[in-house]
Amino acid sequence: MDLERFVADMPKAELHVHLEGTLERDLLIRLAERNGVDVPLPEGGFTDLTSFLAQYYPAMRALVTEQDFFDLAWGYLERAAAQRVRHAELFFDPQAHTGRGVPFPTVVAGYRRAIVRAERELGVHADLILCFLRDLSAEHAMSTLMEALPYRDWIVGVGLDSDERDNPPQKFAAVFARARAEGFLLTMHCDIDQPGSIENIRTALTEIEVDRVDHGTNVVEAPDLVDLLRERGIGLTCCPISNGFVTDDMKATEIASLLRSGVRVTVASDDPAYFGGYVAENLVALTRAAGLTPDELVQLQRNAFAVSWLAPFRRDAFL
Ligand code: ES4
Ligand code: ZN
Repeated sequence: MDLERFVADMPKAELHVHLEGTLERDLLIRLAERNGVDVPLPEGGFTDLTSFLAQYYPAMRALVTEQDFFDLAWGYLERAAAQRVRHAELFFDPQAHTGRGVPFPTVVAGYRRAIVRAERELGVHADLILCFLRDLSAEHAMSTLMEALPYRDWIVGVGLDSDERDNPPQKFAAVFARARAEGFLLTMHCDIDQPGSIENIRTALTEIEVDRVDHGTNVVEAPDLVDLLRERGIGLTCCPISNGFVTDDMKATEIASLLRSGVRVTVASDDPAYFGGYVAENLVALTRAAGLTPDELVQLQRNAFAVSWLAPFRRDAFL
């Protein structure tokens, strides 16, 4: 079997990609020049989450105008279309922009314009997921949620990202409860090998009652939580190439084991401009490392559509 060809041909859903993590170097340089801002170029060489985030946030200073946010999302959606992605759920970090004086409406309007155009011109459907930065306060997250309410038709759910250390899920319990009451679906990062990882996954599932978990691969260490994921049909959005940078291990064995035990595992790209692989490259890397069969590769995509937040009439067309 020609693995690359098989992966290229599969219709895909991508459920874990940070729009700010799709900022490729050439666009970064172009936007920095266009806006006359001095932006440090990412140098790579990340060995953990902290060293990655230290290059990730400063690069965002290149993003200033509505057109910049459009260009960023459009570039991603073009690359997604080229990889036969039919549906993408796009994380964005408004607080990384509002904290620098870029208004929330500027960010969301640029991203939304790209999504509307991509559906018409590229045949890619996409939705936005607003991520709160967990190293900022719960109050800041709550006020960001309030800013998002006028845009709720454009934002399907909320998530939680950035540095997990000392920022457990319960810090945001009230924010997530309010988001749920306002009609948003819920997910959160439970990053790989973070301190308190299992307890954070337990809290996310039993107290926050998230609809999905991002990464969450450490759950293999807690069989009762694996059972809970399976019973509830909760999806895990796993990002093997990203794992390789953040922990030096793609966690291919763990991802394959969860998939084979019937958890709705999906594969996605996280921050492809930084980690050097979009969804197809992630699927190929995982398949090589874990020895997945063609049927298992198809199951990963079935899972992605099944646990996506597409409206049922759209979702069921892919299943
Ligand atoms: C992230 Cl890999 C990772 N972990 C936590 N937060 C993030 N935001 C963007 N990429
Ligand atoms: Zn992520």
